[in-house]
Amino acid sequence: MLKQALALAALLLPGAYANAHEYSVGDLHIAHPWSLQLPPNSPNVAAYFVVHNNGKADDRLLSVDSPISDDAQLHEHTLSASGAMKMQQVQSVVVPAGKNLTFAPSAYHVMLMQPKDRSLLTDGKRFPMTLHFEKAGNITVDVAVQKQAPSDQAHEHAH
Ligand SMILES: [Cu+2]
Repeated sequence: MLKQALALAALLLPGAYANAHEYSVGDLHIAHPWSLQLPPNSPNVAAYFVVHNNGKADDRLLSVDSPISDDAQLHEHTLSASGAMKMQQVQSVVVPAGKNLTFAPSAYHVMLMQPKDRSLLTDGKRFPMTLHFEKAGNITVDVAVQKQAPSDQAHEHAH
């Protein structure tokens, strides 16, 4: 609860966290939640972040939600039999003990279906998103909308 209150306080101080914003809940550390500016003809928006598990046990991201969408899904990219990349919904994602779970383009991502307020999905804006972890509990983060991927994630195409 205290950590959630602190995270909320961080949301109220936008200037202090202008570039890198990060959050902690239980053993988990969440770095720089971000989203690409939504093209006008795109029906859905994807959100990305990195979760580091400082604990000795695996945790699990169970679900996400956001006031900007009634349907926020966890997605993964997979290679189809024909060799094309496709994405599909997954029920949950493990956060391995001592390791990073990376949500990035061409990898795991949060898909926010049919966003209600598209004006929030432009460069420089932010919107809240709540992550629900099996062990660490819930944390609300601020997703920074930007025109380009952060430079440290532009090459993370591990799949
Ligand atoms: Cu997707």
